[in-house]
Amino acid sequence: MEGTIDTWVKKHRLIYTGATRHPFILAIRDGTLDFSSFKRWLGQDYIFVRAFVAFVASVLLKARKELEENSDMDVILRGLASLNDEIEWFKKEASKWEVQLSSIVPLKANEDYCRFLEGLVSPEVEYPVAITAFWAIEAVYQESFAHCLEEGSNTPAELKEACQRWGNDGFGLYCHSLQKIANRHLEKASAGVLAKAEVVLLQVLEHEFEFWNMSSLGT
Ligand code: HMH
Repeated sequence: MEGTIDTWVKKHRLIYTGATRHPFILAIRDGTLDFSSFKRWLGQDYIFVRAFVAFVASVLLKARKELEENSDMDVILRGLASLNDEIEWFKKEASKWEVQLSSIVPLKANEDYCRFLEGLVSPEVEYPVAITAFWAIEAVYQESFAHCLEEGSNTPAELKEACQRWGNDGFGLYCHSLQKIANRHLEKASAGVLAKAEVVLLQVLEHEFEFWNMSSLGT
C-alpha cells in the first residue's frame, strides 16, 4: 500500500515541485546562479540550521515518549549528528566565500520560517505532525540538490560540495527512513492529527519556496 506521504506529494505535486525545482536550484544546475545569491543563501541557511537543530531535538524528545519499541530515535539522532557536521561545514564554507557568519541578519522569510519551527517545538504538537515536518524539510533539500548533480547538469565546481551535502545517496536513504517513520505514525493517527500533518507539510513547502526566493532576491 502507498504511504500517506506519497499520497500527499502526488496530491500537492505543483507545490512540492515549486519547492524542489525552484529557479534558484535550476540556476545552480545550469551554472547561471549569481555567486552573490549563493553567498546570501549560505549565510541565511546557517542561521536556519541553528533553529532547525532545536526543532530536531524536540522531535527526539517526542520520539522518546512513544510507547512502542523505538528505533525512530536512532534515525533522529543520526539526523542531529549530521546537523553537527553541517554547522561545521557552514563555518568552513563561509570562510572560503568570505561570508562573515557573526554579522548575518536574518531576512524576513528566514525569520518567518524559524518562527514557524519554534511553534512546532511545542509539546502540544503531536509527534506524527512534527515528524512529517521534519521529513519535508530534509526531503526538499535532498530532492533539490540531488537534481543539481544529475547527468546533464552544469553545476559549477565551486557549488558541487554544497550539492553533495544534501544530494548524496546516503542523505537520500536517511530521508527515506524519515519518510517510513512518518508513514508508520500517520497510518495510526486520528483524522484530526492527519489533517494537521497535511497542513504542516504544505506550510513547510511554502516556507522552503520563500526561502529560495529570499536567497535569489535578497528580500
Ligand atoms: C531552508 N531547509 C532549509 N535549510 C536546510 N538546511 C534544510 C532545509 C535541510 O536540511
